[in-house]
Amino acid sequence: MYAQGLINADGETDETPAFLEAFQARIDAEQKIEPNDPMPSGYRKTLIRQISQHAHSEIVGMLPEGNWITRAPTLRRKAALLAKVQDEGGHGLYLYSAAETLGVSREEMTEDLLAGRAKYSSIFNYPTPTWADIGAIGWLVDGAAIMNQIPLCRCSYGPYARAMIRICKEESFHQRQGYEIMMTLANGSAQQKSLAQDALDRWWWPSLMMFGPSDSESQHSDQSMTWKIKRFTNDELRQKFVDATVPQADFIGLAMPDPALRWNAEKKGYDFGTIDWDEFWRVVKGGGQMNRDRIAARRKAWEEGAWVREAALAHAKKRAARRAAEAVAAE
Ligand code: FAQ
Repeated sequence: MYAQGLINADGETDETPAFLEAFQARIDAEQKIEPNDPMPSGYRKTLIRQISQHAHSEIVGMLPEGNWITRAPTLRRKAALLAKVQDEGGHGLYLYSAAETLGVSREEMTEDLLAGRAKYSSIFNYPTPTWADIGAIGWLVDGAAIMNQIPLCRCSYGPYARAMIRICKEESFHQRQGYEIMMTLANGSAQQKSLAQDALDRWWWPSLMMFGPSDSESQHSDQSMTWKIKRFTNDELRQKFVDATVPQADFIGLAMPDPALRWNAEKKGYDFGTIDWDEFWRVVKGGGQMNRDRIAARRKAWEEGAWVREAALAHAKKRAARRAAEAVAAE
């Protein structure tokens, strides 16, 4: 794996070995890198890619659950779901702000998403036909997100690491609300239990795919680990998630949809079946059931919100001009 970003397309780098070594020494000493610090262009590029894709995932991730806000079965469930979806909007905003500190604008990031140049998590391209899907998303999708994101609180880039601290606290509430929905359904009528089982059957494998390709196929992991952007590999985090989640399914009496799943006493973890990587790449490349709808919804919101952005900008300019005039008058 070559050092992505450190080497230009012509195989050269204009960053001196001394600069790269000094930067790596700061990383190895666990010093946080802040927005105005010198950094290799590859480090900046990797962070913009990852943080912007993370932000897009939070915003697109509001759509599958937003589908259920008006149909949540009780007022309590509706209030909790509304708060959760609102949190996701907030996470997107912290993350866009963190990416902006690296010199990219929100407009550019959104245009990249709409033009297909930037990705968002594969998981949000699956539909949510039943209420149990809301339980499964909280339990499994937020559960997987936390497993991946707790180590990001120690990411070498300060603004990303700090944003992740608050995000993780909120994600842990999300995970519990999802698990509690699943627990209620699993302890309910036979029909409710079968809704919960069906949702687990449909969300389990896509949740494992959220961690990204296996380590042997992951393009960015080696360099991101060296730069301490990532602290664990995709497969390491996937294994931790399986080990944490299987006992939770057992506890509420649901069966994991994986006949190969079994405890391996030697490795002190579960062995599990083979992930359908063809499905993963098909969904990542736009061929999932909901890809078109998700991007269409984002495009509509972006276009219909243009006047709000223009009005806010005009208002900010007017206020700045008024303040400047007042400052001159006060001199
Ligand atoms: N979906 O070389 P790697 C959430 C791409 S937030 C789509 O291993 P890396 C909260 C990857 O971008 C969920 N694409 O890449 C919530 C790369 O393509 P690129 C999002 C994927 O970056 C819950 C290529 O494959 N979380 O759920 C996926 O080292 C409930 C090669 O992969 C984050 O974004 C995928 N699953 O590792 C909201 C966390 N996996 O960019 C609402 C931050 C990989 O070269 C409801 N991100 N790809 O075109 C990360 O930790 C990393 O970026 C990984 C991927 C682990 C996702």
